Amino acid sequence: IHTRVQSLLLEFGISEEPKGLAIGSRWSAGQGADVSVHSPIDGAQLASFAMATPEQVGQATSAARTAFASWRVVPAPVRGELVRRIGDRLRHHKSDLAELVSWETGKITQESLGEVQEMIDVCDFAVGLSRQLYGKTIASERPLHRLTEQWHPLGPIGVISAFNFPVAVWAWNAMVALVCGDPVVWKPSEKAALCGIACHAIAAGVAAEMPEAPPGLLSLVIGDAETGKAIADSPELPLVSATGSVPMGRDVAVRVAGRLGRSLLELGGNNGMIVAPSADLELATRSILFAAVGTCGQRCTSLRRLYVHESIADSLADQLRKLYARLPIGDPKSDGTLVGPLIDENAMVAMQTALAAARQQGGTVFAGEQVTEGVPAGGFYVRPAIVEIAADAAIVQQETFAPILYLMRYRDFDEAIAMHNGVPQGLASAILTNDVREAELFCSPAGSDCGIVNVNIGTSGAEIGGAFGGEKETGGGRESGSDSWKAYMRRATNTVNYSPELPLAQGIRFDL
Ligand code: UN1
Repeated sequence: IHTRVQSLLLEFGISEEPKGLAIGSRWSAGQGADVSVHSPIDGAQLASFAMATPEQVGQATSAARTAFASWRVVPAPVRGELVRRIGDRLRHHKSDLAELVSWETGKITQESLGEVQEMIDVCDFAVGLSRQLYGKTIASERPLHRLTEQWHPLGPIGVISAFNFPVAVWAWNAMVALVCGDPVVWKPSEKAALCGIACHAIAAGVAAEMPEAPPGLLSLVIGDAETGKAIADSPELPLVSATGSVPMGRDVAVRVAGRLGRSLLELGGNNGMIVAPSADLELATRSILFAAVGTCGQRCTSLRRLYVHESIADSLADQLRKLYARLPIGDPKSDGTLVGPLIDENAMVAMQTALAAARQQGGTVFAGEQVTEGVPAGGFYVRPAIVEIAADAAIVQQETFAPILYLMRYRDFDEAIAMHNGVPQGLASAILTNDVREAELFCSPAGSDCGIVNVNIGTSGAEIGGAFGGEKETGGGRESGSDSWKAYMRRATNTVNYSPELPLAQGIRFDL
């Protein structure tokens, strides 16, 4: 195990070698194949250990089932107290956990700190929520009857998360699930296994100090696709929340639907932005830059498609090329770096393959090459690419998890909206305009078809208070803020008759 990572893990209370399975504070060695975690910064091996098997997933889900029986009757505000303490502990560990995120994902320090802040924010949100799991009172059609809705805990939740947001996405799900009365079984990406181990150690450590929290409340299983399938197939998990690629999500959806469970899916984005002639160009270039090259283009909310009005396209493209040419690329832990490495060699190959396809489809590619000078050896660094291409090129339909920005031109606003919506995915969208009619139309039912619709900001970097998710192949799930909590609970409709009569609904008479 890498020495710096080892000392970080020690900060979170992990003194032994990383292990593949944890049920609460009880860690066990995985019984599956070895996983070897490498830092994308320089390719150094961070740790190597055995993953959990599908059978071990079964141990976690049955412990979660047992935990559910007691956790569901702990008052929600007391459940909130657990989350409040987890939030406190995360505040204490913010910089260490962010450093681990950078080691394991290659994120720049600012973005890693932001990701941990997102966890803290969702803890605060969930604590408030723990006193606001409101149900409705409904007007009954019958005299002296009370019709109400109650929200009850649903059961153990399976969470499958991706490498690119290895800590925040778990927190969105787990902190909300905990206040809703649900235990959580988490399978992080095996590429970010150590972030999973760190978060689990922090949260399970807090839970162990609270007598109301049963031992099987939080579990961690480190594994690959087989482990993910075991989670999707488990009848103990009424809800599986999965973040990742469209093929992964489709497989999870089919498996969960096959057992009539619920899935909450957060899949590919392929997000677009329209830049109208009235846009503030300074604001536009800054928002494009953060959205397109932040996290080295590896957010599900990353900006990938830019539709620019033809009257400003040349000057905007020119401006962007100038900015791209001087992007500080390199070690994500160094001050001033804005673009860290891609996650691995496969990501680099996927990027180069997409750029080759774009060229073949008539695109003009600016930059996008591998960078080897002035960056740590052993990592896969690239200069983000801008591709001027026709809007109907096939490659534009596809999300490549790398910093490629397709730049397209439009003449007519309705045409821009149609092109913007003309892809299979529907996560995040944006318009840069000072024309109130365009802005409102983009936000209207006839506008963007995405789950996230922004005006005069980029596509990425959502706050946790809103419901996060998207339409079409993005999978339709909503996580984090607003009323996303309802997905983690079951609704009971209660009718109480406090009269001595038995009037039937719909006026039916049924007298003997
Ligand atoms: C993701 O990439 O899976 O809106 C999540 C954002 C972040 C979350 C991204 N708050 O970009």
